[in-house]
Amino acid sequence: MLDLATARMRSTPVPADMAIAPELPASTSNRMPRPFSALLINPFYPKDPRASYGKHVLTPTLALTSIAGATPEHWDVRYWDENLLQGPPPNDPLPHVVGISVHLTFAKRAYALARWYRSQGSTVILGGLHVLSCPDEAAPHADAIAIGDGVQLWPSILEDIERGTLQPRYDANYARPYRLDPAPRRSALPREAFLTTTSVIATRGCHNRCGFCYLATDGLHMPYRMRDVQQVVDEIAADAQPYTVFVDNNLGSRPDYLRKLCAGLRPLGIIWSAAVTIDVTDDPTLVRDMALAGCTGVFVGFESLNAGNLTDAKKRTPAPDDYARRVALLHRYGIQVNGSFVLGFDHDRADVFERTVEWIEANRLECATFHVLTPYPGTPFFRQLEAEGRILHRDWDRYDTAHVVFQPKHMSPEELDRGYAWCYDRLFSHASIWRRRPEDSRAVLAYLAMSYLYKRSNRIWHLLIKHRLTGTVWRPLIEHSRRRHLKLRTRLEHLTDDDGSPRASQCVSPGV
Ligand code: B12
Ligand code: SF4
Repeated sequence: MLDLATARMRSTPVPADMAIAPELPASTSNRMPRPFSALLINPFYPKDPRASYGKHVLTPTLALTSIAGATPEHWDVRYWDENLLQGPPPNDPLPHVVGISVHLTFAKRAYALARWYRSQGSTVILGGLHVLSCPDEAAPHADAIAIGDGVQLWPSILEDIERGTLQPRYDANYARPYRLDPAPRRSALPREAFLTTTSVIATRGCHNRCGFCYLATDGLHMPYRMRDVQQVVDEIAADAQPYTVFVDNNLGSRPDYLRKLCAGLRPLGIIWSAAVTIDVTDDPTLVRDMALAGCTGVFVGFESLNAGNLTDAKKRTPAPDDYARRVALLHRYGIQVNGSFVLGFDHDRADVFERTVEWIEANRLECATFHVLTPYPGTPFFRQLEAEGRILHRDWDRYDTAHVVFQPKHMSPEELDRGYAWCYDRLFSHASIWRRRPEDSRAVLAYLAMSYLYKRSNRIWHLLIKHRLTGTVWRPLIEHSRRRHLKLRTRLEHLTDDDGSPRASQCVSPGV
C-alpha cells in the first residue's frame, strides 16, 4: 500500500557539512593578490538524502578541468570543489583571478563566494549554465561574466586582465570545432577524491530539444558536435583509469558516430557508462558494439511512461509501451540500466508514483533516479508555467529537481513532494532491490554489492568523501569489474540472435 503520508518523514538526516555550505572566513588583513594565480571553484550545494551521496564523487564536472586546460602556461591554476567537504576554498595566497561555475541550484552560493573574494581584492569571473540563462542576475556579482563556451573565452579573459582591459561580458557560441579544444587538465584534480577522474565528453548537444531541458534555454544554440574519435581515445588512455564516464547529454544522438567511437574504445579494455536516449536500441548491433567496447551501464532519460507527457515535452522517442522490450535488449548484452523519471507532468495523477516504480521493478532496472519536474529559467516550459501563473517561487536553491517549485495540474505540491520521496524510499528498500535482481543468478551477487554499496551506504560515503578515500576504496572494485567484463566480452562475441537468454553483466557498473 502506498504510504505517501509518511514518506518525507522517513528521510535520513543529512550530515551538517552536506547540508550547509562551509563558512567563509572573516575578512583577512590587506593582502595583495598573487599575480598570475587563478582559482577555479565548483560551489557547494546541499545533498538530497534520498539519492546516493556517491553520485557527487563518481566523476568530476568537466567544466573546470576544461577551463584549467585552456589556461595559459604562465598562469598557475588551482581547482577547488566545495562538495569534497574540505572546507571553504583557499585564500592564502589570495588568488588574482577566481573563476566560478554557476548552476541555478548553487547560484546563491556562487554569488556569496564571488562577494567574498571580490571584497578581498580578487577579480571574479562567473560562467556556466545559469549565467547563460540569467546573465542580468549574475552580472552584478562579478567583475566579468562568461556566456557560453568558457574554453574559448577564458584565455582572452586572462589576457585582458593582464592588460587591464577586462570587459564586463564575454560571449561565445558552441559552433567552434571541438577538435580545437585543448584537453581538460585532469592533473588539477585531487585524484583520490573521485571514483574516477575520467569524465569525458565526446559530443555536445542532442537531436531532441525537450521543452523542459536546459538545452532549450533561450539563446543557447548547441549544434550537435562530435569530437574526433582518436582525440577522445587518447584522452581516456592518458588518464589511465579503469572506468570512464561520458558526461555527454546524449552519446547516442548519431548512431554512426557512436559505432565509430565504440570501435575506438574497444582496444582500450576499459569499462564505461554514458547517458543515451532509449532509441539507441533501434539497432541491436549497435547495442552489441557498445557492450563489446566496454559499456556496462547506460543512464536513460525515459522521463515518463505516459505518451501524452512525452508529446507535451516534444520528446521524440519510441513509445513507452515499447520501453520494456528495449530494456531487455540492453540487459541481454550485459548493459545495466539506470532510468531517469520525471514526476509531475500535466498528465500525471496520484497513481504515477506507484505505476512508475512497479514498472521499474517489473523490468528489473538496476537503478533509477527520480526528478520532480523543474522549469529551468529561460526555457519554453518555464515561460509556459509562468504564463499560467503556476510558478510558486524563484528560490533557485530549490530548483534542484528534489523540490516542487510549481503548481502541478492534477495533484497538490505536497502530494508530488511526498510521492517523489516515496519513490526513492521504495526503490532503495530491501524488497525492491531484491525484486530487481538480474534474472541470471550468476549476476545477483555483484548486483547486490552494487546496490548496497552505492545506494544504501550514505554514512560510508560521507566518511569516504571527508577522508578522500573514494578512489582508494573503490578502484580495486572497479578493476575487478573491468576484468570480469573482459571475460563477458569474449562470451558476447559468440552470442547469436537465436540465443535468447539475457546476459547480466556479472560486474558492478559503478555509474548505474
Ligand atoms: C557531471 C554532472 C553532474 C555531476 C557533477 C556536478 C557538479 N557541478 O559538480 C553530478 C552527478 C554530481 C550532478 C548532479 C546534479 N546535476 Co548534473 N550534470 C552533470 C553533467 C552530466 C555534465 C557536466 C559537465 O561536465 N559538462 C561539460 C562541461 C564542459 O560543460 P558546462 O558545464 O556547460 O561548462 C561549460 C560552460 O558552461 C562554461 N563554464 C562553466 N563553468 C564555467 C566557469 C567559468 C569561470 C567560465 C569562464 C566558464 C564556465 O564553460 C564550460 C566549457 O564550455 C551535466 C550535463 C552536461 N552534459 O553538461 C548535468 C547537469 C549540469 N546537471 C543538472 C542537474 C539538474 C543536476 C542535479 C540537480 C540533478 C539531481 N536532481 O540530482 C544534481 C545536483 C547538482 C546540483 N545541485 O547542482 C542539469 C543542470 C540544469 C541547469 N539548468 O542548471 C544538467 C545540465 C543536466 C540536464 N540535462 O538537465 N551533475
Ligand atoms: S533527450 Fe535528454 S538531453 Fe536531449 S533534449 Fe531531451 S532531455 Fe535534453
